[in-house]
Amino acid sequence: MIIMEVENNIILAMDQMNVIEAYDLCETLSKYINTIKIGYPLTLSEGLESINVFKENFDFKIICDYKVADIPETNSKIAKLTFEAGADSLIVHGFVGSDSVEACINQAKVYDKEIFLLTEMSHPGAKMFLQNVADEIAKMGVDLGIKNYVAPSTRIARLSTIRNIVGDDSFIISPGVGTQGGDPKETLKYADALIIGRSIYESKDPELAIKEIIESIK
Ligand code: 3DU
Repeated sequence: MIIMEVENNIILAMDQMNVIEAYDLCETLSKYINTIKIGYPLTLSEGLESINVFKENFDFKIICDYKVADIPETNSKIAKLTFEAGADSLIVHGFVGSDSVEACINQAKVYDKEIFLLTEMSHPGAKMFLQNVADEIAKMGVDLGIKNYVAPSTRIARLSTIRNIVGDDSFIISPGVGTQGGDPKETLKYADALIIGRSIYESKDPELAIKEIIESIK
């Protein structure tokens, strides 16, 4: 699996629900970033084809955050469609078990793409169920040979534990910085890149917002 080079260690989470707005933001920020994350808000509003708008016009790496969590056969179809639409990588839930995750790994191999394994989520509700099994999910990822992970910036101790499990040669991307309360610099002690959405795209001046974050992590 290829480890990504994420410019400025920032992955822009594009959760707008309008492709023109998302496009305009990318024009403003393209000199600071080379990787964006597209999830359900944009895809369900504008269609799977909208991935290509960003691929072709900006040459960004695209991570599709579809948190894939189904039976292997369905996971396989979701992964195939996502990679065919132009995604470079796909975020997959781990709690569904190794067969479901392997179905996505197999499709990634067919298209020479990557998957990210989601271990623990960053929101408060993740403590109810997911946190209890997150270490096991990360260990399963290691057993499956996965090198790319998602882990929370809102709970640094948990992020650190997950880093210990997956090892220094794995690539961790971490959501929850800014609006959800995570600190960019602290997070980068354990993660390789930050996933940041609202604190950039909801800012009155997104360019200033990203410049300040970049300054703060130097
Ligand atoms: O909170 P923000 O607006 O910076 O966005 C964070 C993004 O990362 C958003 O797309 C959300 O769906 C995603 N995400 C998490 O926030 C937490 C996770 O555990 C996994 C993904």
